[in-house]
Amino acid sequence: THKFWETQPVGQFKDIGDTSLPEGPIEPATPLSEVKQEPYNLPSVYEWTTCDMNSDDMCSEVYNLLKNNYVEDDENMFRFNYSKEFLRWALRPPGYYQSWHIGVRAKTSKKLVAFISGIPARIRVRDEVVKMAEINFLCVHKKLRSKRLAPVMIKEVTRRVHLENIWQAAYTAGVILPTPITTCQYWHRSLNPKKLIDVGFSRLGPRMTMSRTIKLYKLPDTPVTPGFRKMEPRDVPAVTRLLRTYLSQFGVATDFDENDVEHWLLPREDVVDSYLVESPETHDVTDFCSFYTLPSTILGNPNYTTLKAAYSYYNVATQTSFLQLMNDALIVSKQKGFDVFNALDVMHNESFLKELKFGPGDGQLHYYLYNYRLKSALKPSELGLVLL
Ligand code: NHW
Ligand code: EN5
Repeated sequence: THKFWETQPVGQFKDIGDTSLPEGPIEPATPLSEVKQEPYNLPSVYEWTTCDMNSDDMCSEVYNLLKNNYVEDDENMFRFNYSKEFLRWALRPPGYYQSWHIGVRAKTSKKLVAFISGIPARIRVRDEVVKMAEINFLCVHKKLRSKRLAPVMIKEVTRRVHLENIWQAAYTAGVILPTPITTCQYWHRSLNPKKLIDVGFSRLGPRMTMSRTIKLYKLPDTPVTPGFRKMEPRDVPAVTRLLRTYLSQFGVATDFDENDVEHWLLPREDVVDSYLVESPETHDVTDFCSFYTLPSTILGNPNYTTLKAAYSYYNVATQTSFLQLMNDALIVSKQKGFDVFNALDVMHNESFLKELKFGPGDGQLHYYLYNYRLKSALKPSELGLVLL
């Protein structure tokens, strides 16, 4: 049972398969004057704070909270370690609201003990583009867990989103909540198999030696596709057209305009990498691939502290085979020093995962919408949305 989630406008488990329920908003928007004007009450020893991610000090506080308390794998061997520059990028897209970067402090020490964030996004569901908030980085300090702080934080971010006249949200989680629009599988491609095995991220397969394993995952030193190069500012219009056309086929997808592409896809060192294929004959941009940098702290290993992971972001192939395009993405990520390349089985990713020697991980990622019902769940391959 879900004492909190049962009270929220989300698809409920009991309603799964009920085809009489309409697709669309679960509750209507209300006049802004009816939105609660004051913040929700926290237990009296805590206070709300708005986090100014432009401030180095604030950004460091959020960074440190997450570095020590954010998501771990099921065996607590690795913890996500989003960099400060990554957090700045993730939280300040076009049109962002500082009021959606919400912290909780202990009143006496002023220590930051919890965080939740939203950013604005346009997400298309079937034929409708809906203004939504993407909610991410919900985190409560390890020592303050199971005190029902998370529901208060979720209600407070909801209130602040409503104040901007936005009534829907999208979010992902590794845990099952009422109710996923789809459930995706994580896949992993070893780039540095020796280190991955040494730190317990992967295991030596049966009847495999270390040297056979290293040989299995070897990659060329340079990309093979003629015209493969880093994306530049002048490519924004062409990449936007390519992406919009590609994403139009998915049931739920991001609605990117040129401003979004400039923010989300222009390369930023150690944050996001984007490559494209420019036809040597016509100079058209025909193919595109991208990945973001999200290291994990390796917990309690004497020899290594950080796992360098690249995560597949948005990819479009029209002239190059998806296989060759993503193999080139693996080649450049290996050259950049990543240990592993991760991907979800969203969009057309299934078409390259097995052949490029990705293996399924032990983690899943569930996708959710707030205050928007779908008639039925999607397949991961019908989803055109990647959250960070
Ligand atoms: S998913 C990553 C979430 N963060 C972590 O896993 C970090 C490590 N864990 C923690 O910090 C990406 C705590 O365990 C957290 C829960 C804070 C997760 N999403 O305070 P209580 C995101 O950031 C429910 C939603 O006692 P706690 C997405 C749980 O089911 N709900 O637990 C965030 C229960 O409710 P129930 C979650 O362990 C999306 C209640 O919280 C959840 O001390 C947020 C228990 O609260 C999760 N990941 O703190 C929703 N994990 O009904 C946005 C647990 O079952 C919705 N719960 O009794 C949209 C809002 C905007 C709408 C705008 C119109
Ligand atoms: C998203 N914005 O469990 C926020 N990761 O598989 C919430 N497993 O790395 C996201 N347990 O399988 C939360 N190695 C959900 C993700 C939480 C983190 C998580 C999983 C995803 C993961 C690794 C390590 C497991 C360590 C023990 C894993 C196997 C790799 C192997 C490589 C060779 C081919 C077969 C697979």
